[in-house]
Amino acid sequence: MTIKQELLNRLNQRTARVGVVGLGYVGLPLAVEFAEAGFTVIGVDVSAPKVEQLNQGESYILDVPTERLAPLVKSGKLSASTDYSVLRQADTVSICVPTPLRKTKDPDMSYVIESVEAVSAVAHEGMLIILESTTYPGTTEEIIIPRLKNRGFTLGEDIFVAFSPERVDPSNPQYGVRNTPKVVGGVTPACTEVSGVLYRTAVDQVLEVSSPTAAEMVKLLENTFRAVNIGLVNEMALMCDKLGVDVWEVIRGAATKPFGFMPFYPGPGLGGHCIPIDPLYLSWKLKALNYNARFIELASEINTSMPLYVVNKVSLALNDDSKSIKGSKIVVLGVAYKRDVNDVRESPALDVIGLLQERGADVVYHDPYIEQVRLEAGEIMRSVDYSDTLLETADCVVIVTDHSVFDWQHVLDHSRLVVDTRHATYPRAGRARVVPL
Ligand code: SAJ
Repeated sequence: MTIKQELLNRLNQRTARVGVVGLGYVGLPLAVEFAEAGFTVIGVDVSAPKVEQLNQGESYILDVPTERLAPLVKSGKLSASTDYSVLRQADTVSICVPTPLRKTKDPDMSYVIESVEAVSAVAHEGMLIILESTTYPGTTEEIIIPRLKNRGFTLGEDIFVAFSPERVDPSNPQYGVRNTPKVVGGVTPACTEVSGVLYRTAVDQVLEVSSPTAAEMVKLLENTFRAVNIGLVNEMALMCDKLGVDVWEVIRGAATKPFGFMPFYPGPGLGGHCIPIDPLYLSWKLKALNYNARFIELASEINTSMPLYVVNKVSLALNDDSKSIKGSKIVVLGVAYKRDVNDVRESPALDVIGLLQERGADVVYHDPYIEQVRLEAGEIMRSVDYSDTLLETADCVVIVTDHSVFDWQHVLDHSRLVVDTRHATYPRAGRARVVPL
């Protein structure tokens, strides 16, 4: 029996031991899904507190309730360690570690390299290694394969390697691991086959593509599509402003087209740890190939200019009240990077607050999901309590994140001036003068 067949048998009989490296918002849901599919799952994370909490059956990820995690830990189906050597007994390893940007906007591959080196060191004959982290095309070929070849393995015969982009959308009530289709691309057809069999145990729909590079590009197309379309609609907002046209009305109109159109909405900028970052992994790689990814660069330029555009809107709005930003009391409502999440990574709100402060404004924020933020300049700012007085004493209220919990009528009835960057107060009217983005 070939090594591949032995692995396939273990996968089909659920006797394979499944490893997951990186137990965050991607790795933990994946580990739980594999454990519920019947595998014994071994998790590895560098965070001892996370490992300890998981081994006590306590979840630290909103999308994985403790009631779901605890029985798997209790039954021994799922356990975790900070020590990579536990993966010596794993038949498969899915690597789900962060791929952020450095301050220089270049990819920070340190987490991927560190985990791949650790996994390669404990890799054994018959192991399947899959990288899930969003990264530039060529990563699997350039970072994983050489390290395994150096250990004498033959890809597709005694070791199997694939890329399969993670598609976890935190706090998405509709889509989770099992019902979000998964793309897998193996280094050889045998690698694609075994990774497809593994993922079909945890995901209803698996699409096999011809290479890890194709699979890496699938993810980048998905998120570049969003970044570029958000950049387009932000530029539409700038153009509509020049034309004296309500961009939100224009989008409402365009969205009636039942085919060939997908609405995106203008906003104060592009936040989150995916959309602003993933396309820059692609443009970075293409620069090395002497190609300038113009759409990505232009979208990034427009999206990163939105915070300043918002601050200029505030300045003009205060000016109409014969006030300057300097010395004005400004309340920012919502600092999370998007509605109803408790994450401020890359949030444009931080840029808006910094720019207002640079112009001498007295800025406070209220966000029920975000207790405190660290601003670019290093200052720690805490969310102030929401109250009638907070609004009534503000020279301007700026809606940056339109959390569903906000009572927009109350905001309109107690504010004098509102700059609404999310069209959140539409179509209500109240005491406040509302300036749309
Ligand atoms: N944004 C706009 N206008 C829009 C849509 C988004 O300004 O029309 C802003 C948001 O306010 C936010 C940023 O863009 O600051 C990113 O928003 P997002 O809706 O893309 O949310 P993310 O960053 O959580 O993206 C994730 C991605 N999921 C994965 O990568 C697995 C993305 O592919 C999903 O499409 C997205 O969630 C989603 O649809 O929720």
